[in-house]
Amino acid sequence: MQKGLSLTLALLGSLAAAQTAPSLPSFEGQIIYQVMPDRFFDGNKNNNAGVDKANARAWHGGDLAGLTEKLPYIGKLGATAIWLTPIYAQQSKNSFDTAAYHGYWPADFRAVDPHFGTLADFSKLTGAAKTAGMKVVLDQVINHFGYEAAAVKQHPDWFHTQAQCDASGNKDTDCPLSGLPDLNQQVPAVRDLLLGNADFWRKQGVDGFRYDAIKHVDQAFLRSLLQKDRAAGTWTLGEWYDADSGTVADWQKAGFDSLFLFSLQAALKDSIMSGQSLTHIANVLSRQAEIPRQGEVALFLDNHDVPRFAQGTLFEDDAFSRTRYGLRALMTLRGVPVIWQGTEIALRGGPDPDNRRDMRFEDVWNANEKATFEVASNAITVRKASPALSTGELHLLSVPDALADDLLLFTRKKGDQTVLVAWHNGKARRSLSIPLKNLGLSAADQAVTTTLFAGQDAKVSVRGGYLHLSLPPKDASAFVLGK
Ligand SMILES: [Ca+2]
Ligand SMILES: [Ca+2]
Repeated sequence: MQKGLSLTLALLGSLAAAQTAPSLPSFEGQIIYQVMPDRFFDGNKNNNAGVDKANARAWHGGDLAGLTEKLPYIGKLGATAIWLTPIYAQQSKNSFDTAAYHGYWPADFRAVDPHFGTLADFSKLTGAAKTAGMKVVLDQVINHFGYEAAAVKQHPDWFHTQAQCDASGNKDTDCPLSGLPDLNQQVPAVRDLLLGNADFWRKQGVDGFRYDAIKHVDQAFLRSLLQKDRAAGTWTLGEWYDADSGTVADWQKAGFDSLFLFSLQAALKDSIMSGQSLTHIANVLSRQAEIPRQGEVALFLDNHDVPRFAQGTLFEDDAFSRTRYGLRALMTLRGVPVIWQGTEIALRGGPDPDNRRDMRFEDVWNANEKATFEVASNAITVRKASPALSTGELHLLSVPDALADDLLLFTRKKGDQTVLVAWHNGKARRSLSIPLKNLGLSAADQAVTTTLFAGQDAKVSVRGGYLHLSLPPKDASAFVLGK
């Protein structure tokens, strides 16, 4: 009896502990590859109704079968998760001379668009991803239906009216986004529909949801949605266009595991691709302490809604070399890197739809594309092999003002591993010696140590109270520091 009682008490104790410290869904240590299925790979010619590859606003034939076929390619790059833009059944008509190939004009949230395949194809994809050890993140639209969706006429009471929009104190949430029929999440049927959609897709075996346009969604509804996701162990990634560290912090506190840090993406483009000062990056990183779960924050060079990273320079050779710099830099940061299909080969393209050109695979790559992929896969390998780069804390070092435009230094630290990261924006190779005390770095003397990245000529040493650096132009490098 005594034994039974103590066992019960022990059980109650561990239950209480579990309740006070719930383990939150986490993607820390993952690397996500973003796919827009229509523009990725065509694995089934039988579902190509209306396909016109010469028209950037038409369907191009990519599908779930094609994505499943190309999972080994994504595995070769080193990504550990995929995020698919929406695959729901879409409005069949065009709007603004554009087909719903992108997936953001849903007509039925619980069916797969025939262009993408079937629910059985989705099940094959999640099964193959699981076998390959990859997680699956699915895009979820919770703000609107497509312009031409039948629901708009069938259920007018589900949508905000013009009068509601006009009278609203929060036009962001209660007025249409790009004129799209705007769901009123305070209507019980809408709430049930959207909460049910999450359950439906969860049952199909997804590990996470990327929620579209959260700035435009009723906040009370979002909180209840997030509560359900968290209880089910589903990782949540919110898209608040232009989010800075403060917005990411606010929404992590409200229940999102992650948001995209758009302010960092803008800084990466300005500093690395367009050659502006690295202080843009330092300014964003200096706010990291505001963010409760820094390791979950989604980091990216570009996505399907902004011009391609490689588009930020006029010159094609710079586009390749600076994309390699950007990919290495991205893999040194704290958070969850997200690579948009084609960025690993420096695909170019201006605003939508030019930023959604068809993916190019190995059989058609030129030498520059091949070299860029190799840098990307090596940088990912280096990150995954290093506990400090994968999940370690980030400490920004105080670079002297005179150097701050061209030099960014920080450490990543996990357990007993410390990695020193150096980004160098100068146009020529540079050797520097900086007093450790000015940097706020304590490090033991160490002999010349070479970079972790393959094919890169970068070195550091520590001697006489100085950090000595020898850095190639326009590149990011990483070094294991001795104890
Ligand atoms: Ca197809
Ligand atoms: Ca809305």
